Amino acid sequence: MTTSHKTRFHHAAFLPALTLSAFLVGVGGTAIADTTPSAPLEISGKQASIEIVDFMQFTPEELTVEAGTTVVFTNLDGSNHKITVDGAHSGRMSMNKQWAHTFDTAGTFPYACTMHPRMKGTITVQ
Ligand SMILES: [Cu+2]
Repeated sequence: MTTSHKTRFHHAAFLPALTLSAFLVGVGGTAIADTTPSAPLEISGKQASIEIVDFMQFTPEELTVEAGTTVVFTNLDGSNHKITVDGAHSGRMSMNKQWAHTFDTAGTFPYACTMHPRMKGTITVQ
């Protein structure tokens, strides 16, 4: 399996959201899910998307893209999820959050949610 990959978008775009989450957890000692949409991802080149919907369902589970495609994951589910694919990790994604990973090399890339073992799929890069 190849491990060669590159993430082109800027991780810095996520820092404000993380900071906000930390702030909300601090208020009154009660965790409040931050469900404000992610800032728009800066993506150049081909894009594809996978959404999490209907209580822990990746849609589509099987996705085929061309090399160089950035796959954007969007959590439209009420549950939090943590996606892992190609050695990259999304961190915890609450509702309406997005995370993207660019696949530069052909191959078969299983992906999964580390919080929910039955959530998994495969991205095929041609
Ligand atoms: Cu999950």
